[in-house]
Amino acid sequence: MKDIAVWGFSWVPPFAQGLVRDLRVRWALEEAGLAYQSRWVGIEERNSDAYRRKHPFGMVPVLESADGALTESGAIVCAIAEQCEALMPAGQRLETLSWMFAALNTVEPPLWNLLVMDQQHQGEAWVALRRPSAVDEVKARLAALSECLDGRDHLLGGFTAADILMTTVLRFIRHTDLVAEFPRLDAYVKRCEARPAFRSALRDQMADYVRNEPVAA
Ligand SMILES: N[C@@H](CCC(=O)N[C@@H](CS)C(=O)NCC(=O)O)C(=O)O
Repeated sequence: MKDIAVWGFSWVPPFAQGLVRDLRVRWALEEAGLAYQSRWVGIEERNSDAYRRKHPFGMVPVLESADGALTESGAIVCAIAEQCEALMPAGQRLETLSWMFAALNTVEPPLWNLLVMDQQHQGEAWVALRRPSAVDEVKARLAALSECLDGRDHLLGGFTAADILMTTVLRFIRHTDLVAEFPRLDAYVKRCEARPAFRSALRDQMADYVRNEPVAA
């Protein structure tokens, strides 16, 4: 992979900073030692014809490289992992993929649902009715995940691409204490977030938001 550019939003409100899914891609690139450039689309420009030609749904991330363009954070992280033995060990390829899908398809939906409810619909009457069962759904996933991590530092033993996706998914509920209720999971997230590649990816994403901060009217 050469001449890599990663598209993210030029700026997002503070509650979303550090959660936007280009973070996963930046982190995987950092782990793989692949240099990249940041590219930005404004939230209001995401549905323009020009940007829709890059992403069919007007979303981020998009990764562009000499090999072409890719969308979907899971597919992008997978493509990067295929260039880096540590992120997708040859003998554990299918197991890694299976945990990557678990992060995105099994764990992310209930956590994302709670994030949207709490950050975008806060105070709306329906939230008071729906939230308790949404929290139960999250806790059920967290409890099962915590059991899977019993005796392991990472999902497959060593750190892989699956941990990049799972950690970024668990961050979606950082505004709650739910992960902290599961000490093994809490330690797992902290262990993954302590990696230098994560710190660099987060620092660079945040630096872009500072650079692109809208000027107050
Ligand atoms: N399944 C997609 C989801 C991408 C996604 O939801 N991106 C958010 C930012 S984290 C976005 O672009 N939202 C804008 C919108 O929903 O219009 C992926 O994993 O890449």
